[in-house]
Amino acid sequence: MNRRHFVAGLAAGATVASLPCFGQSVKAKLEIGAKIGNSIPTDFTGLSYESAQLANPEFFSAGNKELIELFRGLSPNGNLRLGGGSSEFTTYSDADPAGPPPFEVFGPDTSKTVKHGTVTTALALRNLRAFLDATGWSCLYGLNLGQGTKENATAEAAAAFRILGPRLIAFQIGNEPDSFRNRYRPASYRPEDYLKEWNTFHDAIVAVTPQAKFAGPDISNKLPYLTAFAEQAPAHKDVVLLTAHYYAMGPAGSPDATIAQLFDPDPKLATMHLHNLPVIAEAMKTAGLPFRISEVNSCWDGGKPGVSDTLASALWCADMMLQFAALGWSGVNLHGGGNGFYTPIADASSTGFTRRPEYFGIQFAQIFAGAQFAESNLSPALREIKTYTSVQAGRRRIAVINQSEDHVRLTLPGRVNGHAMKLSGPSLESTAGVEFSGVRVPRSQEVFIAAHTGMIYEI
Ligand code: BDP
Repeated sequence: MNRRHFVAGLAAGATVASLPCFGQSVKAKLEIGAKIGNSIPTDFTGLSYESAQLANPEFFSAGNKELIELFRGLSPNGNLRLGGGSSEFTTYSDADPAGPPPFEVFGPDTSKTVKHGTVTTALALRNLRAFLDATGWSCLYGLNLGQGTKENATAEAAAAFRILGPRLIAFQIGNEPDSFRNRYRPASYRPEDYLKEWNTFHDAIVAVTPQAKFAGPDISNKLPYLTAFAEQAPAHKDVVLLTAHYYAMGPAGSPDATIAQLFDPDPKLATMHLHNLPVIAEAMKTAGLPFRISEVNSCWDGGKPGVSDTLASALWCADMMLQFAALGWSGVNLHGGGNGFYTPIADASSTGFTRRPEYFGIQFAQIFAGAQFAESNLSPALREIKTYTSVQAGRRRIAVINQSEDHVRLTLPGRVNGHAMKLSGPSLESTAGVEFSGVRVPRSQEVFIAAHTGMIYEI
């Protein structure tokens, strides 16, 4: 894998060259080392939707054939996370819905669209189970800690556990509890207060559903909450996964939230500072658990038009997924829903379902599911050219994500086999016409990667 390259790139002031002027082509060489890195779990790919989506029981249902196909087009066994800001406004009821959902039938664009509390019903859970069975996907299920009661969470967990069966990986108690301060809790709220509440909910849930499993802490960005959660995890055999969120930049209204920023995130704008990687590695070690980015996207506050819905977001997404997989993290859940700017699958009453550019970025990274990274070195190191190498069943795959405006002529350590996969679009800002498809390429050792294009080769 190119972990060395990645980590070197993260280090402040790393000496990586910038590409020369616009439209030129630059030459580079890629070498594959002997070191084998982390493997990418087969369920690495995931999506994340607002809990409020369940207020429309027809959305995640066996009848929504188009959505089932779109999920299957991403992964034969991905992970669907339900949660987000709206999860702190939901309640559960065993009764069937009393009326239509409080938003248009396709679902909320962002958590901020959900102005009123929504109700999740047993019918929504039964439909969700059928949807998960049809897609082959599993589920991470968020419960309302911010504004909910432990009695309601216990009833919801019991129903979800019974109905979702083996499709349910774990419950998460609370969405971004590290942001509860001054919102649902006083300014004095600390990780220890959260753990106390978490334990109260946890104990009430397992008293009724003793086989329930848990993931957490599903934080926004404050790593002390992750550390505290990881430290108490060994005492709970039913905690199976550590989780946190990542947004490359935000808020969407900031003039600094640009494509250039997305490709080279300023740690001050990203919700999680990637130079805090050792804290995450330490938490994984302490807890002895895998770590998943249970909610991720380009720009928080609903995404940025002209950035989050363009080819740029696809190139960012492909690179982000492979970066996180190379670090040994167990998966990512791209957040979306409705017709929001950053959603990979858009759904509007006027157009029906459409695949947004990011959808193709996910497909790009998904090619590597189940593979193992191999060490690779790009010389010269170029900040805007991301490379990843994997080995699987004797085959070596090379991903090159060219985020620069220059073409690249790259010499590989072997001849390519005549086929490649290509992620491209009319222009970096294009919101339509983005594709991920197979192409024929010359069987040579030197390959050509056009500006703003991702390629996957096999040698
Ligand atoms: C996160 C919430 C999610 C929001 C997202 C955003 O969990 O529900 O939609 O922010 O701001 O904090 O886009």
